[in-house]
Amino acid sequence: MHGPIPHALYLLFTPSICPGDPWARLEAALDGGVDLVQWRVKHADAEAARRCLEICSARNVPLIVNDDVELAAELGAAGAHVGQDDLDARSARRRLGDGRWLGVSTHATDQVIRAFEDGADHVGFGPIHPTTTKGYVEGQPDGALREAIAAAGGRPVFAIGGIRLDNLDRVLEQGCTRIAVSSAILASPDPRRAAAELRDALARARA
Ligand code: 3NM
Repeated sequence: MHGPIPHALYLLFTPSICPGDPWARLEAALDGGVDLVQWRVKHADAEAARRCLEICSARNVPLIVNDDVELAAELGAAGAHVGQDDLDARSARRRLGDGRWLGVSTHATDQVIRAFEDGADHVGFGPIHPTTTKGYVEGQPDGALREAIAAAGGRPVFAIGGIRLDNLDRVLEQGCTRIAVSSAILASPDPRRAAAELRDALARARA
């Protein structure tokens, strides 16, 4: 089994939202201090996924594959991630085995509880803010993230959805120092710096 999930700045690597060369943006984000990467593409592309894994592995950063549990196992990735409309978490855990991480997207406290019961070892909870990356027009109400963290009982919860440096306080205020972000890093003029600033802000909040 992989060890505990890093406590962490999690990059959702969504090549389609990258201005310019996505691979250069991924490398810059890794240089800036991302701790964990998710391969998040709409269409299966095993060759590109392998390239992503190579880039992450060269920097000792674990990779989690979105949606495609079989691809995660085939690549030897650190884990897989499923949403509420994808393969259910219990089946995903069965197919993935116990040796890899399983993350589940959640949007309500009861989904957090069920995800852990079904074999998740971490969850994303959101959207904290509206975000065009996934077409959410409304964020979670105040306090929802805090409640989700309480329901998780110490297991890892990543706040997700429209999080940037200038609105990070809403996450920190609710007792969360794990975030998953895509556009704040990938669509930034300087992805390396954006990652480093988020990482430093999380580290300060944990200190
Ligand atoms: N899942 P950005 S929000 C992939 O709420 C995803 O479950 C969400 O990208 C959820 O940081 C989201 O650009 C988009 O908003 C995250």
